[in-house]
Amino acid sequence: MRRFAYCKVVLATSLVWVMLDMFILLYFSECNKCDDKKERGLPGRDDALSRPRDGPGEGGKPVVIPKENQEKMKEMFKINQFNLMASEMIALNRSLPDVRLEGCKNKLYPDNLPRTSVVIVFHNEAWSTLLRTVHSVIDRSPHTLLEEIVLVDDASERDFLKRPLEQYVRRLEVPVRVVRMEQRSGLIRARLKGASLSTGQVITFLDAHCECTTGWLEPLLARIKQDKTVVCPIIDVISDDTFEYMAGSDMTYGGFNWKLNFRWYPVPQREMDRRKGDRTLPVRTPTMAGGLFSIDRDYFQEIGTYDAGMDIWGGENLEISFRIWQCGGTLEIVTCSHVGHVFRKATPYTFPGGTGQIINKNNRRLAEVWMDEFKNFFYIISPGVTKVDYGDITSRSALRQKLQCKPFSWYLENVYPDSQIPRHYYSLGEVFSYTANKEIRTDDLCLDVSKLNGPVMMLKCHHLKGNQLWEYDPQKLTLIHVNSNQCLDKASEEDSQVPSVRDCSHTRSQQWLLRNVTLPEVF
Ligand code: UD2
Ligand code: MN
Repeated sequence: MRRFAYCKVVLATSLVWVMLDMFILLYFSECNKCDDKKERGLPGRDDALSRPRDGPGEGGKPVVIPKENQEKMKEMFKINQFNLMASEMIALNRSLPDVRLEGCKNKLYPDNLPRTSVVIVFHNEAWSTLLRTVHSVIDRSPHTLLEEIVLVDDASERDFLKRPLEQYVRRLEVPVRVVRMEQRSGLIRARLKGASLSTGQVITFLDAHCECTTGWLEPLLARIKQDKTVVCPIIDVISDDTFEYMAGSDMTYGGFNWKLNFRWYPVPQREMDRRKGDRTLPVRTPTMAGGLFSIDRDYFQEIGTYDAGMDIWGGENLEISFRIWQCGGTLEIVTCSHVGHVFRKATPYTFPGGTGQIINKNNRRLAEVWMDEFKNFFYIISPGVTKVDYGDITSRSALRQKLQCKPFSWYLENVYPDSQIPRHYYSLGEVFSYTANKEIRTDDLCLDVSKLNGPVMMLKCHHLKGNQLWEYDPQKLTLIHVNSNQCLDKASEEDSQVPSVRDCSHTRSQQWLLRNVTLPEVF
């Protein structure tokens, strides 16, 4: 291994502006929050359960707000960061389309499936979305399989979620318990409380703005009975603007990027092949979105529930995903099960302590415990994150030890070979990695040349080598673009500040120090 003492990747400084722009954009779009604490005095209108079958939103249709109400609609939108006015117009038991694949509709499941508790945590949720979640569970689950619904109130500040909620759920035909956190604890600890107070053999977690569709539960429970797998439904999209119900795809699965954001990616060919092309069979997924899944109660205990050191929101979804896979389990999307969820563009509630702080802390906890040296990909792309205090992780590391979980490299190799994180790399610098495929890469972007003597650009990696193939010469310190045989050249002060490729001249502006370079002998 070669190590450079003054290991700064000069390349990084020259190109950093490209990334900076992206950070700024992403940071502000993800952290946009709204403190509107206005109360809506409701428990729904009395007719909310008996609206006509051609009423607003029936059949999952979009709700259109008349022109004269648009101003009011915009005001109300801020309360929950979705179209609350539309939601309130829709019946709490509206009808939905059957979006399942044909092959799912007549599948038969065993009679003696395990019973589930449904745990729903919420903080300042709207009445209509919360109760529509509850009604959809009750109306579309066989009651023999439904032990109870547990609603965990994470210290909401809205009166209608106190006594009115308790009174309302008392008259429902399935036992519904309302449990309160004493103080704002975040969704992770709220779920832990709900799980510990519930009694079903299976625990099913849902967000508080979901709608379950026909036949959603049986395939989840059947899969757990068969194999103790952790299972997620396909998450359909309920529009935050119109509450239209839109089927999610069975052709996407869960992944993540260098920033440890959960992302959807296409199901790769190897997973289609493994299922012999049968799209009604469960998809093995590297990660779960986080909010909607079922798990056997004993298995949840056995693999260490959640990391209770995580606050408010974020990180727990990747943490449990890595843990399941690395510690010998399986995580799947059961494509015959569909549940809708209102995806929002911004978060409606506060993050005590600051959004960035909290998410970074949670992400650091999961990176430190589960990702081994690959945590550096996260640290490199998240400036300042290593300064965030992540608290004590001894008990989580001990859990990993006790369960004899496999290394993260095993996970990348066997579960997520199409990951944005390269399994093999020669160098990891301030911003970029030099991968074993000889790409200069950050996240899913690769250094790309489209013009001789021209500026280089960061474009989506295509893995075809071609114009994204670079040879590093550790003696001459040059990065040669193989196709053009030109050298990567630092931007000069006068021109555009973008590095370009130029004829190799062996000048200082074409020398690049890669950090911690480990190159094979043949190189
Ligand atoms: C996604 C998940 C969510 C969770 C999150 C990462 C889906 C559909 N949603 O974000 O479940 O895994 O990623 O952490 O997969 N809540 C509390 N206390 C809080 C904050 C939130 O109880 O302090 C509740 C909230 O009311 C909601 C649930 O937690 O019912 C999830 O929060 P979200 O809807 O804001 O998260 P989402 O869907 O953006
Ligand atoms: Mn949600």
